[in-house]
This record gives sequence, C-alpha cells and structure tokens, in this order.
Amino acid sequence: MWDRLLTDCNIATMDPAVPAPFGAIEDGAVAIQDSRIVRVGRRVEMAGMQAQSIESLGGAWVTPGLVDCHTHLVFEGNRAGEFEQRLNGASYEAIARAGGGIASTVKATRSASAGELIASARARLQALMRGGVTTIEIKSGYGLDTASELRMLNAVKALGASEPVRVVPTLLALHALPPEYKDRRDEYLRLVVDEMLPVAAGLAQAVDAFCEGIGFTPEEVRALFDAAERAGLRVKLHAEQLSNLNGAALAAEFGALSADHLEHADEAGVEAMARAGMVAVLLPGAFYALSETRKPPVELLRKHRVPMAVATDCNPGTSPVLSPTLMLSMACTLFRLTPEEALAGMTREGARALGLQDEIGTVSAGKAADLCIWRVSRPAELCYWIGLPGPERRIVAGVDS
Ligand code: DI6
Ligand code: FE
Repeated sequence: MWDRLLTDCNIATMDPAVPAPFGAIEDGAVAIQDSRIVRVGRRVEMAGMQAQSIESLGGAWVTPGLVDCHTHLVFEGNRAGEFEQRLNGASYEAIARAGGGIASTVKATRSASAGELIASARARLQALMRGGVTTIEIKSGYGLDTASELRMLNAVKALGASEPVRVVPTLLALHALPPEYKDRRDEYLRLVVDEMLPVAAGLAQAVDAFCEGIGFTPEEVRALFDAAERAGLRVKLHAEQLSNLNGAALAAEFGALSADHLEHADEAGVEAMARAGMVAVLLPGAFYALSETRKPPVELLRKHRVPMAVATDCNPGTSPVLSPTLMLSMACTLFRLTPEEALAGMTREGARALGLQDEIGTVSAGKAADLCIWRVSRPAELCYWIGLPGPERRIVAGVDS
C-alpha cells in the first residue's frame, strides 16, 4: 500500500518519455511512497490501488516543483536607493565609483551577523517558495573575504536545514574585486585559490565566477577552475552577459554544469556548450532590470540542442526578483521561449543545471516527490499570467508545506 495517491488531476510531467506537449497526462494520478514518486499514469490505470491517503485534486494541474538554479539570495540591505538614483539620471558606473553597486552590498553583508543574513534571506526564500520553488541554488559572492564567504555559505546551509526546500550552495568568490585589493588582483586571486576555495570546498557543491570586463578575465577564471578541478568541485560561469569574452567555451573546457546569462554568446560558444553537455541558464530578470536589448541566442541554442534553464538570478543589484512565475512569463515574452520550454527551464533543465536531473525536475516514477499543484486550466497559464502568485499547494519530498 502506498503512502499517498493524488488523483483526479492533470499532470505536466515534463518527462520527455511521455509523448505529449509538457509530457502531459490528463485525468491522471500520482502515487507517493517514502518521499518518492512511485507511479504516474492515467487514473483509470491506477483505479483500485490502495494508499493510506487518497486525495482528489478536482482537476488541478500537477507540475514538478520549480527549480531556481541561479540565485544570489543571501545578502544584506538592498539597493532601492541606487534604483532611484539611476532613474534620476545617475549611471551604474558613477554609482559604483562613489562606493555603491556591488561594493555597497559587500560592505553591508560583511558587517551583518550570521543571524541577520539568515533572517533577511529567509524572507526572500519564503517568497520564492510561495511562488512554487522546491529547489534553489544560492551563491556566495558578497563576502569576498574568507570569513565572510564562509558566513554566507553557512547561512545557505542553515536555510536548507530549516525550511522545506532543497538548497544547493555555490561558491562565487570571483564576483567582484574587493575594494581592499584594488590594484592587487593577483593577490586576491591567490587568496581565493589557496585559502577560500579549499576551506569552502566542504560547504559548496560548485564554483562560479563573473567573467566580464567589469568582473574577471578568462585567464583569472581559468586559474580558479583549475583549482576547483583539483578540489573535485563542479564549475559554472556567468558568461557573455554584457560582452563576449568566450566564457562559454572556457566553461565547456572544464565540463561545466552551465553557462549563465549568455546574451552575447556566439555560435562557437553554443557549439562548445553542446559538445560539453552543458545547460544554458537564461536570466530574464537581469535582462529586464538592466533594460538590455540584446537577447540570448535562443535559436542557436535550439539548433544545437543545448538545454535551456530559466532562473530568477535574485540579487540586489541587477535582478531583485522574488517571483519564479514572473520569470516564466518573461522567458516567453522577452526571450520568445514557448511556455513548454519556459516551464521545462524551471523544472527539468533547472535540475540538469544543478546536476540533479536523476533526482528531481520531472514527475516520474523514481524521482523525489517534489510537486506543485496549480488551479489552472492548462500549463501555459503558468506563463501567461504576468507573475502568477503561486501554486495552491507545494509538496517537497512527499510532504505538504
Ligand atoms: N551579474 C550580475 O548582473 C550581478 N552579478 C553578476 O555576476 C550583479 C550583482 C550586483 O550588482 O549586486
Ligand atoms: Fe547571477
């Protein structure tokens, strides 16, 4: 006898093995046992099956729980003041030169206690969870010294231990050059490679960097990735967001999980990603907030069959986003993804971008029972509403939360 049977529902399994748009099974049922999905099928095929609890969902749609595979959720303060300054004419560069920008968030984050970091991030995490997120990647990168980066990663760990959500921590040590290392780039890189990365290796599952004119050069990223490889950590990269430094191809050399942003990526970069089996993580919130006009090369990604994930990039500077469903809408409207591609991007491909494709991301027998239940008429409604408030119910590891 199973633990739970969810019945009288339609299921957007997002499982490519189910030959229908969204991998849909209409008038279906989902059986759950010991926190995992054990069977998914047509209701008629599962009639008469026994379960401790049988719940009729009254025709609701079931999807995989949403996976937000790229966030900078832990930080202190916000940059609403800079937002106002920019709308009054100040440039991002001028604000940065005056000590604002990433540096202001680094300053606030360094002076926050562990408890303060956890409390402010928890409020944002709960908002994303209400929107349907059941797995979230969270990067460090606003500490930029060993103690502060560790405090951030420990905050990430504490959030995962205290909220019903899967949390995947990433070390983003090469996010910005900390002000005290101005004109001493090599020394900062050495600190990261020799000290920060080895200490963080027990807390982070991957290493990330910001490869950009205003961030770090491909050579600096290569040194970090060499060290990550030695430490046995996977890598991923903020690549081709504002310019093309061939970051996607560099990441591919290291068998990266993903390259993220990609507005300026070219076909060679996309081909390299395809050969390496990487995921392209698209971040429409940052594109929107920066009023960018150059879109990621969606046609090339389709042509070379590079899986596309979609994420919030939740951060205080360029993507203060607390709604995963808004990203579904923006992925369609701004980047011209189909609703099916967008939903796959926040489920199946988001899971792949975290290396968790065997565990989560589709409604399939054998996977963890992470589900969202939506009162909608068809899956496209999740993308059609401009920021649907969230699912009616959210289930993580077989438990309602
Ligand atoms: N790319 C971005 O757009 C953000 N970080 C990154 O690597 C900017 C983060 C910030 O301004 O705080
Ligand atoms: Fe980011």
